[in-house]
Amino acid sequence: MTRAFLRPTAFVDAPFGHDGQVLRLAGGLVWFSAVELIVVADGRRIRQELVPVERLDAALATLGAAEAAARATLACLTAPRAPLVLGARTVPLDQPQAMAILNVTPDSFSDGGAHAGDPAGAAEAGMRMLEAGAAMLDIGGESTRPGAATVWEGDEIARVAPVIERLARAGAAISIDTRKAAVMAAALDAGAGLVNDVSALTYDPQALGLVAARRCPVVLMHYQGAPATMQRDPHYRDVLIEVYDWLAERIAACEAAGIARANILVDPGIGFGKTLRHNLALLNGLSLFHGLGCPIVLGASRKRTIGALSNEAPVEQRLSGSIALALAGAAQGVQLLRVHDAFETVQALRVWRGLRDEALAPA
Ligand code: YH5
Repeated sequence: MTRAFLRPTAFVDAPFGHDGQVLRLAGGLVWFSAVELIVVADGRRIRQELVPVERLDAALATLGAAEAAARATLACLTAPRAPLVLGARTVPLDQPQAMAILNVTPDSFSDGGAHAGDPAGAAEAGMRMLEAGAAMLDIGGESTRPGAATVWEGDEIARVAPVIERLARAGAAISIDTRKAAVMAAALDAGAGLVNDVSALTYDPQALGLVAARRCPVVLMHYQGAPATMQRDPHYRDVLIEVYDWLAERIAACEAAGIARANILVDPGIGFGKTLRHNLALLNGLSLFHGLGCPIVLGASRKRTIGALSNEAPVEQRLSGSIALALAGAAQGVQLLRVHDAFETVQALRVWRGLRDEALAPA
């Protein structure tokens, strides 16, 4: 079977004067003037060419049996993404937003477990990130670091629920970062409005039904392997295509379970069962994932990829690299950036946004 993949590229600032030559990416702030057309047969790329937007229709007409699906993918690339609804809060996705990480684990290796056992202090840290301009907080009580012990769900709930309750009372938009249905349920009851699951609802057999019943948005993140062993020897024939197909299957499983497509977000899962080269291929190819028709979430903040590219900088010295990757994501139309450093990332995104706005302002 041959399948066509469309990766938007050759981005331009504004559509003015380029009728028929540019398309707007997912209703956001970037326009693309070409598509990398990738044709895959039996898992191998058999054709790969850069097609200018004005010649796209003719190129799609050469695809035979793959044409109809490719046209549907093109429609997904340009369709505006609906705002996220988290309970009473709405997060527009026509511009990149920051999802600020709030870990309440005793052993987080990205932030040293600063808030374990101190719900008031954790909530205070969350409030500061919201004041900095984060659109939502992603609260997690389980470490998914390689080799980390699994946390009993009762302990995980005891860590996150008091923090969520405080922040929800203050009006925050809250995401719960967990793989366990019981934690999702308790967090949603405490005032969270979105589920962020690094297993894409595969870890807990109850999770799919729970998210469907609660009708909340969910982030489906790609991973390969189990957290304890995923970095041992990750393998892909074509990481970009395989992660895309895996996410498409998870979207289908969610829809079959009754989750509305408008409530699904996708994430390539930087660092989850990937080598440096895999992570870089995903980062360079991010715009491909718009073809899934869902908002894209990117979590690269403070990750090893940054250390690997900058002389093994330790985790506390990865801020600039984190911002570089957040902006690389924004430039490819990523809607949600999962970050530790809310103030610094929001400032970078605001400056990026100011440049985009000026390019769109009438002369
Ligand atoms: C993600 O990408 N990641 S937990 C290692 C680090 C720094 C940070 C020190 N949850 C994601 O943040 N959820 C995590 O090096 C996530 N996307 C989504 N949606 C890992 C993490 C980290 C790991």
